[in-house]
Amino acid sequence: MENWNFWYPLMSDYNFRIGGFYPAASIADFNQDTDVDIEDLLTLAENWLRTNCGPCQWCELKDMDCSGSVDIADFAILSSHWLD
Ligand SMILES: [Ca+2]
Ligand SMILES: [Ca+2]
Repeated sequence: MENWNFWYPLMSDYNFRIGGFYPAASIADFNQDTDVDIEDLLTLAENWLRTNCGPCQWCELKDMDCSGSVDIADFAILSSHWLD
């Protein structure tokens, strides 16, 4: 059994996460307001048909399928998360 008389708290002792009901972030929630709605669709539209997105999810995170462009596949992903 440990002797707690000699316990001095360190910062690592407080490295825990406060539990709660936080909504899971959706990949299509571009403005991070916890839902996928018309505002997110509008930002996808602003990047519509962009190419050469570079590494995965560039083009301001609108290339959700990492294809290198913002197109119908990304719209399908957004649609699958609609109102999430
Ligand atoms: Ca949103
Ligand atoms: Ca894409």
